[in-house]
Amino acid sequence: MTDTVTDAVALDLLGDILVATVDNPPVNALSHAVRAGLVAAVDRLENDGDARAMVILCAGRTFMAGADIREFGKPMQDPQLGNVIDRLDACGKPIVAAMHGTALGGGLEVALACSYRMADPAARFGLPEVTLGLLPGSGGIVRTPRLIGVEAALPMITEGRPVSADHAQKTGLIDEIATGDLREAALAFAARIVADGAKLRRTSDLPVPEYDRALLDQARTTLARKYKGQNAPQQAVDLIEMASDTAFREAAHKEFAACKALVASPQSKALRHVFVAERAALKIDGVPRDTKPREVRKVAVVGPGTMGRGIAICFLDAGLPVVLIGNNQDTLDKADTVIRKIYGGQVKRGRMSEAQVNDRMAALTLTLDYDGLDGVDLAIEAVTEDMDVKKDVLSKLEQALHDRAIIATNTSFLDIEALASSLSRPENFAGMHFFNPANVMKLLENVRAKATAPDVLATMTAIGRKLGKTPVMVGRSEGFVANRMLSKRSREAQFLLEDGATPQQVDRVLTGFGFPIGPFALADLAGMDIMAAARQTRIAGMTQRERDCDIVDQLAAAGRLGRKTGSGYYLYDEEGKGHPDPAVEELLAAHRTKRGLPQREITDQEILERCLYAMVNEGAHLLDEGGAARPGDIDVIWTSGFGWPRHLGGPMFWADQIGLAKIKDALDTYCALVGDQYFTPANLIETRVAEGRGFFD
Ligand code: T1G
Repeated sequence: MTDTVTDAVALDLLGDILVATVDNPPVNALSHAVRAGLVAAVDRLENDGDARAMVILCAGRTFMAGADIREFGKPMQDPQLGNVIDRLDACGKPIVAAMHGTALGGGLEVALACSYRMADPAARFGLPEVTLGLLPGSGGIVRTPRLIGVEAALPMITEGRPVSADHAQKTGLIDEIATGDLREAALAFAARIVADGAKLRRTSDLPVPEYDRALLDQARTTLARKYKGQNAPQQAVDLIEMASDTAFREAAHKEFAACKALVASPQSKALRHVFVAERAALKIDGVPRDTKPREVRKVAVVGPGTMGRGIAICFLDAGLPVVLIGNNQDTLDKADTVIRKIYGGQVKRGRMSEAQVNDRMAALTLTLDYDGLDGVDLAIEAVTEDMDVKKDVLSKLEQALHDRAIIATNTSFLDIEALASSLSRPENFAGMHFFNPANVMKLLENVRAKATAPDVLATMTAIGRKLGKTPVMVGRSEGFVANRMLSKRSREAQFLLEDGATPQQVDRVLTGFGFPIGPFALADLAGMDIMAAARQTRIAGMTQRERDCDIVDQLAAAGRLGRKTGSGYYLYDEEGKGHPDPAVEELLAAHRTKRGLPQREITDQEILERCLYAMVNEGAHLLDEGGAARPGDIDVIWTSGFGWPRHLGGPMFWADQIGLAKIKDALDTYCALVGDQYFTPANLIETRVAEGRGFFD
């Protein structure tokens, strides 16, 4: 007879085994009802003479996936998770955790406090707290090394890396991998334990096995590079070291205190914001959540250039056959060579086998015409950024494809509605804006047009996730979101050179903020010829000062193309290290004189504010125009695609932490200093400041 102890936990006594089933959709997060239910289950186990052991398992798609992050920052109702863990650990009868799906964070900590652990073969286990700027705070740090040793525990705890059931069994994190039905296997496992005397196995009684202490400093160094500026990974190493030198109970208290302190930290609030924003971004306005995406079995890509090749690889890597269409055999031959070369590199790095490469290449068809497109459900054009050329390609695609096929453009800045006007079925049309290199960059800006059908929008999001990307739906605007905001940061970086800053000062300020590379080092990487050509495509829409600020053109004209010629904004030595170049200082001085611009001392703060507040303001303009649906979407775009430090939450979250009133005051200052056309506050900022609100409240 089932005894529902809370609305999230039910108990059944099957023979002498008590089964506690947790049911708290969607991921069995450890909400108050789950925590209270687990305590009630342990009470029942200890007080019921007929019960010799207990199995804890979960309904739905996964074992408990961690503490309920929606409860963070609010008063936590008793029992706290730590109390639940202590009750499990102290229980006088053996408990088996039977896991499937993803046993994560507090969910795995529950299992670690049980005497035995078993899992479905496809189950995965992790302590992702550090990705939220937290730490395992309920035994993950003090128990995991006791079970699997410090070396195996380090990447799980300090990077949040999940492990498979096989790995978990090999290292001792779990005891058995279930064959067949997990519930049946767990009951049988518990019965065997009872038959063998119902022995307890408290992880807390185990010592931390000896390990090479050098591992800790190696971890500190690696983590400082991989997670630059993030506190939690470093603290995780310190706590692992503490836990290996401290008695269990005292160590557990220290672990809990450290995690609790981090919950209130700005970095954790930012990382939790991004986590929630990434999921919110998948919900598309006007598209009901149960909208069924269209089936995509085969993809066509038109344009075998850099972007087209990268896009083709994305779909091949996702297991979809691709038809790559070119307008001459040479470009197709080159595409074949380059794609094979890219895959060859993956084989060299041990990420792919030759057989996998052969399978991918067998799924790629190169063709000069639009004939072999039967069975294609999605076609993406990635041809030159010319309206007429694109319209012609889109029209040819529409004639060649079945009438439910989706047609997408990879345009970076052409008007999506103008492109849609070339189609007789615009409901099947949208934008899929990939970023170069398309097979590497996580961000995918899906662009909705007025006529785009809801199930097409749902398909774009589903496809983006199938490609392993971070898809964000954006609206019609020039340059969409990422490039448009980046162009404002680039503009200010250039203007700052005119006003007296140096390339190295601007790059230092922005990399010091947390960007992986500064705008000028990036330009040297991309190539000044590329930058000059890109500038020409935008010159018509520029202001007079932007047109006059032609430093890029001057460098290109002087043959200073960047790394590839040994000099650009910087001078490169034999090791490829860039150094400030007096010749660039002279060029800038001459430019300022010619432009009649006085050189002045530029503070780091001015550089940071002009570059980043210009971005924030542009994000607000995009929200005003409908170019972005939510401020959180903008944060997802910048933290997943363009290197905004994830632990700072994204430009809009970061602006709220500073306060929009302060930002507006700075914008007003820069209106006077640089010009109204560059820094006039967006309406949304004016409105929110007047209301005493931020972007998110
Ligand atoms: N709490 C509350 N809701 C959660 C949640 C959580 N921990 N995890 C996911 N959700 C919601 C999510 O918002 C979405 O909601 C839905 O579930 C599906 O999620 C003390 C302190 C489990 C691998 O970090 O990694 O334990 O949008 O879209 O892609 O030591 O969710 O449908 O309304 O991501 O299949 C540690 C975080 C917490 C796990 C599933 N745990 N979650 O991925 O679905 S801290 C985590 C995930 C902690 C203790 C510490 C993933 C997933 P909605 P989804 P998915």
